[in-house]
Amino acid sequence: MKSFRFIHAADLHLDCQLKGLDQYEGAPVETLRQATRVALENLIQLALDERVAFVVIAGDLFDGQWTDIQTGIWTARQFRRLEKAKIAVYLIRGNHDAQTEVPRKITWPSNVREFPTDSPGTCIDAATGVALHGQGFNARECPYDIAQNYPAAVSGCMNIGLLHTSLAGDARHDVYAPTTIETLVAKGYDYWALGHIHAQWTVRESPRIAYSGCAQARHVKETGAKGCLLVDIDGRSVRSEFRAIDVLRWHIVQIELPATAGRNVVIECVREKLEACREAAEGRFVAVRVILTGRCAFHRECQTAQDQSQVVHEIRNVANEWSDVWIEKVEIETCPPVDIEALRSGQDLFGELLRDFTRWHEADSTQLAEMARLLDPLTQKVGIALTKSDLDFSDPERMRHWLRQAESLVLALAPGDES
Ligand SMILES: [Mn+2]
Repeated sequence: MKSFRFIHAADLHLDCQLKGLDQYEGAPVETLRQATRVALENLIQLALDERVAFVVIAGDLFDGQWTDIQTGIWTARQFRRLEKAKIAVYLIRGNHDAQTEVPRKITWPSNVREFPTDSPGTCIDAATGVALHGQGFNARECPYDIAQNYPAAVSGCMNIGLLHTSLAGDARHDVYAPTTIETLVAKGYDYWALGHIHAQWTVRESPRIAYSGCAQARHVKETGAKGCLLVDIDGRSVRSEFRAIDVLRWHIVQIELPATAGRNVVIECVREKLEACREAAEGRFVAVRVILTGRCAFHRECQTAQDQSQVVHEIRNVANEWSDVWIEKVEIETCPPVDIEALRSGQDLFGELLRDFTRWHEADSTQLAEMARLLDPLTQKVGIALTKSDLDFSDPERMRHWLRQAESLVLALAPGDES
């Protein structure tokens, strides 16, 4: 068996609509709007530069219904660049671009093979003799383990499976073609190209089961480098390497301020961190959320809404030193400089409450879910004035964030210790 390489990508979400961006001060709206397309252009260029045999796309090439037929025409034009270089494209539909979600059709160039959505299909790649198996999503929800019905490996050749899945394997809760690692391994394939989870994740080394992650992050929940996997096949051996193809990168910068920090120190710390983000992004645009924490003197300089907005503007002003850095948001979660250990060991209500916070901060997702359940009646009571998403206790990250804020509010009531 000869050696060759291919690209495994997924979740490009082409032309996804970024809602509410215009509300953000100084948002790089055009860069963000174009980002998913530029990531696909980068993918095509990588395929040409690395002379890959083919490209597999494991679902969610599109973000949903095309608002404009140009989305399809533009994508077909990109694939034609690969057609000229005799590079095949194998793709399946995911939940976002399921048959019913993207009913509009475009005739793909001759190098593109789309797998069926009603049953698994198999393609033998003409150039390499590789057998590729796949089934796309018919509708947005797919609560069945579709991998179960994939054919067994074709003997005497390399086998690759394409699957869009949440992999959780619990059909009661999961509507994204749940399956298990055991089911995948049992097929006897050499490589499983998975899509749906937006972070790159090698689920298993041998046989290789991997998520490429998304090609371009779309919001602050998708931090860090995004791209695809460049996979080298030599006989039966599989090696893969992550390649970034994103154009804009999201960062969350949390700065724990030292006790003596005042406003000048804050600005210096922010500048330093932004510099580091820029370096890590290697010339790409960076969108940053800054979170200020720590027990510090600065907390007292930053009490009123006016003080806070002043700090936010100073931070935005620092970011403007570079044309490729944008501050999405600044969260101020600092605490007053008190002797928190002394307060925490106090035999009063205050000490007791602080000890509770310590326990809650260490709580795992299950414990937080239990706490969320206890808070549920509260949601019902105040729910009239708020939308459900404002009070979503089911997200452990938001719970942790609120607990930190709550502790900070409690500490703000503590008698100050200016030493
Ligand atoms: Mn998906």
